[in-house]
Amino acid sequence: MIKYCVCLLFVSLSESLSLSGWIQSPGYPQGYEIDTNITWRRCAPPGHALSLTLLHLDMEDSIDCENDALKVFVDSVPTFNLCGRMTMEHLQSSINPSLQSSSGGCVSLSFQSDYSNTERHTGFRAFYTIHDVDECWENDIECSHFCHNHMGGYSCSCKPGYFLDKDQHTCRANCTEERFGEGVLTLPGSPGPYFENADCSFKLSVDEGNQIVFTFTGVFDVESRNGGCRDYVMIKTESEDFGPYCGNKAPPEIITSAQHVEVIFHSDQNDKANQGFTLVYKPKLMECTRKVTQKAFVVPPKDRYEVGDVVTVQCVTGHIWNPPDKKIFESTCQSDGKWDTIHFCEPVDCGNPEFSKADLRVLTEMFPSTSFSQNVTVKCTSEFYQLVGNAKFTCDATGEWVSEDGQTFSLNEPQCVPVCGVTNETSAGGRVFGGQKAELGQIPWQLLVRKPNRGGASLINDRWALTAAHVIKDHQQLVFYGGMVDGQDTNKIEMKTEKIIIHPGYKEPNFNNDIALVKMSSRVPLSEKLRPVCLPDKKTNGPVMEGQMGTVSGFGGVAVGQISQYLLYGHIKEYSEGPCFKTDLVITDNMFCAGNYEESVDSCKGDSGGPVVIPMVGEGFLNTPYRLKGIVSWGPKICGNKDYKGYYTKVENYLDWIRETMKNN
Ligand SMILES: *[C@@H]1O[C@H](CO)[C@@H](O)[C@H](O)[C@H]1NC(C)=O
Ligand SMILES: *[C@@H]1O[C@H](CO)[C@@H](O)[C@H](O)[C@H]1NC(C)=O
Ligand SMILES: *[C@@H]1O[C@H](CO)[C@@H](O)[C@H](O)[C@H]1NC(C)=O
Ligand SMILES: *[C@@H]1O[C@H](CO)[C@@H](O)[C@H](O)[C@H]1NC(C)=O
Ligand SMILES: [Ca+2]
Ligand SMILES: [Ca+2]
Ligand SMILES: [Ca+2]
Repeated sequence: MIKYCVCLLFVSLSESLSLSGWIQSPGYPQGYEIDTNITWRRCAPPGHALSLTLLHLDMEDSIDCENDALKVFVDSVPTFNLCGRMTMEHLQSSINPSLQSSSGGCVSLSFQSDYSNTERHTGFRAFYTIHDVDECWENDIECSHFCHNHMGGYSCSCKPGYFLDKDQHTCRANCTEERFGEGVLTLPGSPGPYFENADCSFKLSVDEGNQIVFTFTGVFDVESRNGGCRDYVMIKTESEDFGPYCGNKAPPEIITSAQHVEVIFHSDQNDKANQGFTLVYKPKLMECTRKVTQKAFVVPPKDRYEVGDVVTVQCVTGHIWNPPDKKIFESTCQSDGKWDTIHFCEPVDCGNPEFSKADLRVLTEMFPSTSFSQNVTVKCTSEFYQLVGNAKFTCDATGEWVSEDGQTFSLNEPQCVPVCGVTNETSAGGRVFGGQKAELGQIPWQLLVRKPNRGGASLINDRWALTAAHVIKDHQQLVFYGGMVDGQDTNKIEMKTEKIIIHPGYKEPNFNNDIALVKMSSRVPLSEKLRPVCLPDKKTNGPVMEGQMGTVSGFGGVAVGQISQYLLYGHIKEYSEGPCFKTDLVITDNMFCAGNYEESVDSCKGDSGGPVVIPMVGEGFLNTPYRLKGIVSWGPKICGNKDYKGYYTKVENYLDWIRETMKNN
């Protein structure tokens, strides 16, 4: 057993060591046997190649060498399938040039013969040699500088001044040095173009109390392309970087304010024969720069300060240092070129502006920046509201959100108020007279109360409605309906009252001060079909309806003893004399009389509390919103009698009372 193993080892060793040899078919040159199948395989060690030369070929010929064949594999690739006779010249010119393995590769021969031979064939004979691969010529070996071939391998080497990198191919320049005091720096390769693939680090130091000052003298030529640095020089101190510099313009004198400095030079592998530079370095008495800290200015202002100088540092507007939220500090220039006291000036932060209550106001910005000089914008979430007050606020230096006109957010929050007096009519309709049915959204402020007395009211914002005192007197809580023109509309909006406030001067039986305010228990959901009417701007000193026709509306009676399912409206005008002259009650200045006997329009029982607006419904525009001028109050016992007149509460007489009451409730 031991013997066998030793024997095997010997065979494989001797095989790998033999650098040349013969291969031939069995029985050569007498003739080969039938039914033969023999394979030879010869390999080259790493760094070597194997060449095979066929000297002789005489085998049975057949189509595609089906019968007998010599198959040749180079690096395991089937390369030839040979049979028949070939001359030495043919073998040399067509076959042998292809029979060379790669470095460390193999060539295999497989000789096969079938069951018969019609005549005697001598077979084949071949010779192989193993030889070194000249990598420097044959392969794509990239030694930066020099390539050396040797048996079984190769190596790279570099020009003087360079060293071979760990990759064993790249030559890099060796220029890492530490120096003290003054001197001159030049680049490897100087005089003349600097070396490629250089990474230099010159570490320079001077005595304590001194700093290093640099001057570039003579030629400055560092490779750049399209404004960017291909190669560069850079000067680094603990606190500051100068450069990178490249191109053909020498940087100006550099005062580093540092005792220890590193000069870095880098060149890429692209050698453009650039000349480099000469850098003179010298010690100078230490100074401090005016850059004490970011976002601050220094008093007195100078370019540099001597050791021992004291400055006052003040954060720029809108910046402070923490703690304790101060703006100013003193600092002294030390012998190491550093300031003894340094604080960081950070921008003032105003924080998110907080609304005093949650309502329809939001910030336009989803994630607002809240630091100094940043802006926020307030908007209303609903189109049925408008913002009153300043929308835009800027974070100011004191940490407050301030509007352009100087109002602080905390004291002057903008408000979202309902847009009043607007309907969704797109164009002015024609004049319609007498008991017309209203369209949904045409008189969106109209409210209806059913119990205990049927009556009307007008929405004046998203919480309050105005009605007549006599409609709701003596009741604690009522339900109003709105957002409908059909009393049986299942989509109508129901509003419960929270407060009912009758005007303190209300007097029966002549209906003086027939006005009341109603506060709903929650915010009314405004929409196209339910939105408020505007109050008059101020008291007029003439006719209440300003000489215009207006519109009265309600779900009141259409004939004696009948009430309407639908919201009806008609156009009326103010009478100063004529039909209003005759009356059974005492007329006061808090009432006005109006009607339309030409067109038979009148208000009636059940309309009480409802609105009279100008201009006429169908004639309003965005810039002339509908204003509430009157509240249906009282009329002759039989409405629609031949006079067609009624008495209305003058809303404009109560503007202060309305404002005060809403404010205090
Ligand atoms: C010859 O032998 C090899 C392996 O030893 C085999 O793959 C091949 O099929 C054989 N050829 C014939 C013709 O028997
Ligand atoms: C660079 O040169 C210095 C001396 O000139 C030598 O000590 C150092 O080993 C060299 N570095 C390399 C990487 O060859
Ligand atoms: C804030 O708004 C003002 C104008 O009101 C503008 O000049 C300024 O650039 C804005 N600030 C920011 C950070 O957008
Ligand atoms: C007005 O609003 C009502 C209710 O939303 C809608 O049915 C109607 O079509 C609107 N009319 C116009 C002219 O937009
Ligand atoms: Ca044969
Ligand atoms: Ca070699
Ligand atoms: Ca270069």
